[in-house]
Amino acid sequence: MYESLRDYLDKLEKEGYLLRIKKEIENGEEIFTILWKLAEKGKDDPALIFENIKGYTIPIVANIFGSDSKRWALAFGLKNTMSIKELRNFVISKIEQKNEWKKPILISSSEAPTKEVILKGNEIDLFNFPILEWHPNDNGRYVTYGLAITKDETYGVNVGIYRMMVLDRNKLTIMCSPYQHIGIYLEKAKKEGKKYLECAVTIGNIPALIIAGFTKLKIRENEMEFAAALNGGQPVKLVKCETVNLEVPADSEIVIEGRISVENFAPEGTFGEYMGYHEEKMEYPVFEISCITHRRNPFYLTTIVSHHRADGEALFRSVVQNAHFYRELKRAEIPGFVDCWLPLYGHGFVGIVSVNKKFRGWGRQLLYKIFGIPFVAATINCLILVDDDIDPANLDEVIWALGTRVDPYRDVVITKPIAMYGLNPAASVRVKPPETSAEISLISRMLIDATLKAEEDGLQRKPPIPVKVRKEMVQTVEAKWKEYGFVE
Ligand SMILES: Cc1cc2nc3c(=O)[nH]c(=O)nc-3n(C[C@H](O)[C@H](O)[C@H](O)COP(=O)(O)O)c2cc1C
Ligand SMILES: [Mn+2]
Repeated sequence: MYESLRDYLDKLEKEGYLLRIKKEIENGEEIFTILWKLAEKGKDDPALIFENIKGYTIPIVANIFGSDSKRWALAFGLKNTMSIKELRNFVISKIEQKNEWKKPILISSSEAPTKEVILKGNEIDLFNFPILEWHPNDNGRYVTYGLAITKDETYGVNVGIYRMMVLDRNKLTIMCSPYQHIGIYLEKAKKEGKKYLECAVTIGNIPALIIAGFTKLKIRENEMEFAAALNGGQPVKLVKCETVNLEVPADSEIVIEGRISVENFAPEGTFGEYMGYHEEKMEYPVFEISCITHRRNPFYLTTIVSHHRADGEALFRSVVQNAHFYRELKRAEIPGFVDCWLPLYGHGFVGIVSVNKKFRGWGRQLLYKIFGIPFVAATINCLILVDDDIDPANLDEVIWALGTRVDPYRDVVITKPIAMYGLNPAASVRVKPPETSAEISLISRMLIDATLKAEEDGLQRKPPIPVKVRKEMVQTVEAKWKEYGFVE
């Protein structure tokens, strides 16, 4: 399987999925706009290497996953095209097959390409790297595809992707939200009387490691071990850091080592976030850099986070969130649960669940049960329940259910405002409880029972019967298909 980001890019090039752009690129907004246009097209989008960035010698790599279903399989070293559901199910199977997880292997510095250049003290200068302002209203330069590696005595090693804004040539802010593992590690370090949390950020790695970096695992689970399962069972090769007690992937294009302060915060934002909006300025911990190592001619890997249209690969990434959603619902043992989906355009705020109702009149009951799952209560504004003849990932079918199975007064529950996850553009209020380091939103929720109703739901007429083909007749017709004169 893949040894490095370069190895993966070579594979993409061989398969016709890589475009090298030689024309000089003016700034980050130009890259954002190219990716927006590409995602608007919506298919066959190649990975991109911008070889000529004005003012920089280091090229930028973007769109490494894209929206092409054949390319998704390549990320896992598979040959066939993968549908979006197959992609989700593949990720779920690799999370659950723990025997495929492998402990990383430690190799020596002399063998590690990421140690080809080592910069310390005055040699450290983030402005030599093409970390740009991507969206027109961004208030700073953002690292978007950095994998932050941290360690805790109780929980072990963690890898996660969290946004970072450049403050200075050797300082960044890092978004350590308290509900993410890095935030939990930081708060724990503070409680233990430590002044900082050591951190190493790697940029430019094998697809498996990047995917592991945005997959929500349990806090004691090590994303590096999971990455091996996604990379054909090949363990990740690590090398010791220069200035912190951490190990980083030996194949990294760029590694930033340093310390996240438990007490120094700096204003950061706004930044065009994944919901498709810029939110207010916030305060995040300062990450002071003690060393940068990189390959001799490194690539700088970036992604545009801000919008489903900003980057084709947003679709690929949403699948990992869907794997998490599915596993949470499965674990909650909702009676009759069949399938679920978080549509890309809902940005995690709209959830659709299909069920096989064991009893007539149970739709509303199930809605409340699902809403009681912490992940759902923390993130979803609008929860839609459908019958199992509807595929929740097929939005045309979902709209059909909304149009034909919902009497709004009878079937929609609207709650009072309830606390939830902070980055919610629709919320009327954002507040910061004094005991947490992050803000929360207050927003009401809408629960829609879009299943077919019966008398038990208050229906005062006979339930309508959906039009369907009969299985036996489908088989008969299929057997005669060519005789009718159809080719396929
Ligand atoms: C491109 C990209 C950027 C992300 N930026 C952030 C971020 O700024 N803050 C955050 O809390 N999560 C961010 N995430 C989501 C986390 O990476 C994801 O929830 C991951 O599971 C966190 O790791 P953890 O579970 O070990 O904390 C981002 C994901 C991607 C793909
Ligand atoms: Mn984690």
